[in-house]
Amino acid sequence: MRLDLSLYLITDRGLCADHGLVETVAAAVRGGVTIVQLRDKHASDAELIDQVRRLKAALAGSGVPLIINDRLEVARESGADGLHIGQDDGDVEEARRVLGPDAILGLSVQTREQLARLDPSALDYLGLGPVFATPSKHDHAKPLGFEGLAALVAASPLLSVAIGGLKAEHVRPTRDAGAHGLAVISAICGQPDPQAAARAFFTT
Ligand code: TZP
Ligand code: MG
Repeated sequence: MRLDLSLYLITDRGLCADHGLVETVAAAVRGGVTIVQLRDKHASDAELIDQVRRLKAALAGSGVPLIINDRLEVARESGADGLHIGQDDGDVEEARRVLGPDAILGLSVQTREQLARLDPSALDYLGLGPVFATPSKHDHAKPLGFEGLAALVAASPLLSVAIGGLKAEHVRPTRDAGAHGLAVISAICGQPDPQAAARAFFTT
């Protein structure tokens, strides 16, 4: 599947509850979301695999890939299109070996030191952030701001998507910082109209 990081939706079980996970994602994709990550720290493997099945059915024909947060076994077994891992979520090379050459593989990076250490050869993209402090992730690292983001992007050997407190009004500064896209939870999940919320990223 084509990797387009322009608008990267990350799901949140609580925030997606109003419209339901699948309907939130489907609406967001109608609004222009280009890639989706299923993120649920507490769901069982079986629950996640069932969600992947339903999400893949909703995404069929859209060309929008579905990525799994953290859970290598779920990514492998579910037929998802890839995996996104954090700095403490295991080994990039191992994930590539398990998922094969066609899977989309992303890694979260918060600092220049992490960038300097990484081997980009097994990865497709980096998630850089947080740009701003956000209640959507309780243990997030120190916010970078757009200057910090620009410094990380400049040192990044891969495509990158910025994350953390980003809203439609931040498309311009994020692009100016050099990132290829914006990853968001709360700007779309939990919004009264997720389709319109996604569309706002292309029209604001
Ligand atoms: N990683 C860094 S910040 C964050 C994650 C998963 C949460 C982003 O959520 P929001 O609501 O778009 O700030
Ligand atoms: Mg993680």
